[in-house]
Amino acid sequence: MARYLITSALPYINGIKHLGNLAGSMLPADIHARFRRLQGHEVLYICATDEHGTPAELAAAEAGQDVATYCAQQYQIQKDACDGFRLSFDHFGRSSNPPNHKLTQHFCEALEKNGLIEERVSKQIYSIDDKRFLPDRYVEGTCPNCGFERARGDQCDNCGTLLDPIELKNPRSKISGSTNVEARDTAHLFLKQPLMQERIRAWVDQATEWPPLARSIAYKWLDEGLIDRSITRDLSWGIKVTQNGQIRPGFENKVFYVWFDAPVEYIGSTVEWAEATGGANSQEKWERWWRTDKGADDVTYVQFMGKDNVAFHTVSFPVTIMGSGEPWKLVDRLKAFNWVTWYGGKFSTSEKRGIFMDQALDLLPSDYWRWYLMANAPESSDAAFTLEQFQQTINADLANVFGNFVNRITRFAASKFDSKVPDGGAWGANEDKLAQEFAERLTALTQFHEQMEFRKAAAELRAIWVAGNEYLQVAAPWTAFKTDPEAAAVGVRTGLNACALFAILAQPFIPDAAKTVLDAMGVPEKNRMWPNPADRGVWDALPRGLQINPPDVLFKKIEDEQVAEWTAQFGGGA
Ligand code: B3M
Ligand code: ZN
Repeated sequence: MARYLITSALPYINGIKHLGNLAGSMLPADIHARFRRLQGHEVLYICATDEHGTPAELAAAEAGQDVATYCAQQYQIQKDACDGFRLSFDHFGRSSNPPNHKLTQHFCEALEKNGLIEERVSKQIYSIDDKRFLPDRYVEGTCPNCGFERARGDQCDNCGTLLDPIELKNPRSKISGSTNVEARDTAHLFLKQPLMQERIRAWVDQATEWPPLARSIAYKWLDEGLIDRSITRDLSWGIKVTQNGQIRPGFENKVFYVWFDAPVEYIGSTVEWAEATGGANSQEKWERWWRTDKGADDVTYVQFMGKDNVAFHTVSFPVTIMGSGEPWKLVDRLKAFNWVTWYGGKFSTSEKRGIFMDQALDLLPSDYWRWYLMANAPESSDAAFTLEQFQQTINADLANVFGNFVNRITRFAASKFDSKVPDGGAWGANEDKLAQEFAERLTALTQFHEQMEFRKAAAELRAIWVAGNEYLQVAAPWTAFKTDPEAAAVGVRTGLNACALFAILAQPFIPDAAKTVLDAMGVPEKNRMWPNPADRGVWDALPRGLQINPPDVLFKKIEDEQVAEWTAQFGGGA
């Protein structure tokens, strides 16, 4: 069995995430983690909150709290929402926890020893009205590359170019809107990325398992030429800059740039996990996932993220860990997503547009959202969330196809076969046809999961459920029951086995409903693993005579009135 390290981009601490954020990293990572576990692999799925940077400081100020209290509270809120969505992290850490401080400081010191860090006095935008240096994201101005007037200090959202705030034309403070700003001298540490340019390129050249989107973003950066990047900021909340273990002289009021420490938290969170679970062996425990000299050379590392995060993961973070000269594990496969939009526009808390993670769970159980978001994953382009399409998808796929199948067959078995898996009868042409189609589709479904093609995987699973309904239609045990009880017995037995199989395959997408069905069918935990398409034995897996309990209605249809109500509450097309 193989070993999979899976990480999803770390959600920022400032505010609960919306459904689009969920669909673009954490949810698909969870589905992949569940799938790999079902295949019997050893999986470690790691995430954390990303707690540093200006947004955290400002959000805390707005909430009237000190940053540490604010972050602790928000962490709990996000963690609860993630639990509610059944995100099966092995650990959900915090980038502000001690392991990340230690590791981030360690990386900087290692990079400095290797000649990759330079302390430099440079110009930075100072806002006279706000009385502070403005971190990148709080400077706005005109993009020097494309002329977009609302480019952020760190990146232009229009053309994607990464920027230094002093390159912006007509800079202004995003905090106050003031244009009373000027470039002033201040000392910062710079990471000399150009020195790593060729090593990174050679590494991207061999990364043939990355999807085209990720590789092209990395090459675009490399072709533009890597630049020296400042990795420190004038903030008080964050990771202190050290030299030989002491605060670095002149950096008393500075911390590391959030994008320098955030990816390091993938490792930091793994350390948190090891310390929480590993006792005396905790170091060994995390190192076997992250150090290629300590066993991580046989790990496949898979990262999930939105497309705007790709450059940081394919270039900046690799510069940090490769530049340390130490044998750290690098990403093997990377899955990037486009955006989920709210009716083609932006989700916005302030304008009450869109549904956020905590609100979603107040409306419906997590499986409904999980299914819709992944069946419509923003893979090849952006995907618009609309309540109308949500209603239609849930009613068609989950209520009518899967739910109805489970309901019909289990109730019929209960009323006519004493709630038992019937014995007797012989396998015929209808059963053969179903098993044949099932084997072919299961092969495809498995491949789509392995390739992390979520839309295609969901479509294939739906097709498997449809095949089950078609089988019941032709086998019609309810009709056969009066005339040919043996045929009815085969039909019900096959239907019940199909029911269990369909739920087993549904586990990564809709874990709660799948569990309800499998519990009702009395399928023991060890028999819930991912099946092999070549194994015909799966069609007789339920012991004959086994007692089953028909589950309650699995999925309630979404009514027009609910859509109308939610449209009023969260904003709709208009
Ligand atoms: N928090 C940005 C984002 O959520 C950032 C990801 C960090 S991954 C190390 O888009
Ligand atoms: Zn631009």
